[in-house]
Amino acid sequence: MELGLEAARITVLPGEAFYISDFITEAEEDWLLRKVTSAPLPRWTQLSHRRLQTWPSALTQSNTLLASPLPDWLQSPIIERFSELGIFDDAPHQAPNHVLVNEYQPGQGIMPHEDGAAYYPLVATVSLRAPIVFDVYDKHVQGDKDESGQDVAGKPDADRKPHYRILQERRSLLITRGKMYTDVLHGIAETTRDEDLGPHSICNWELLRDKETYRQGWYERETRTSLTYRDVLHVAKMGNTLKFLGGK
Ligand SMILES: O=C(O)CCC(=O)C(=O)O
Repeated sequence: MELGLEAARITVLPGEAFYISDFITEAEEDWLLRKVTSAPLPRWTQLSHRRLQTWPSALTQSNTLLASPLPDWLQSPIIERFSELGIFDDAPHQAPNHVLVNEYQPGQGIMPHEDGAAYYPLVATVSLRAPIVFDVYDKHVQGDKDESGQDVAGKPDADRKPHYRILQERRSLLITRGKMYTDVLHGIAETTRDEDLGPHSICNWELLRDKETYRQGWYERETRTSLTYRDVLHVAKMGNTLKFLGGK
């Protein structure tokens, strides 16, 4: 992955993050959005601040994926391009096996969180339809101590300020891996307008496709869809699944 991606590295971030502003074409974006929106309604899980599709299926309670291929439209062209760049070469299955499709209306977002141990520490996110600012937070809040005076991980809260902000344009790819997966929290503010944009605050500013659009320092949120690709570590094959469900 290193050679092809080096020019896309977001160098100010503490861990590894890469941003490719024109990862898919406009025609591919249209086609992907048609696939997302034509999925049957039961495919969507309505959450309080966004809605979500989970492909090929939700993980079991023990964070296991029941083996099943991703649909073709989530594989080609995106996973082919990941292979060309070697993005998942070091992951246990050498390719993503799980995709979350998130849709955010203006005013919606996702609280600071981490993605946890079910996945190999690598996320590749393709953004569709509209830009959004992705916030990165320290896990520790300054001043959080336990009784012995040691720093402890702080609880995320709504007033917390992001340490870094990444602007994701439509049709872009954001890759976060390693310490950017394990050592920080990420989230998306619940706002109708992303503000204070510029080289001073957006850590991938130099990698943007269209800086001019954001030069005024703000934009109004529109509906934005993301495809987040991951490798689930534990996969149960069908035979094992039947045993797991009590079959012989
Ligand atoms: O929609 C996004 O870009 C981020 C989603 C996210 O934070 C997650 O799936 O953990």
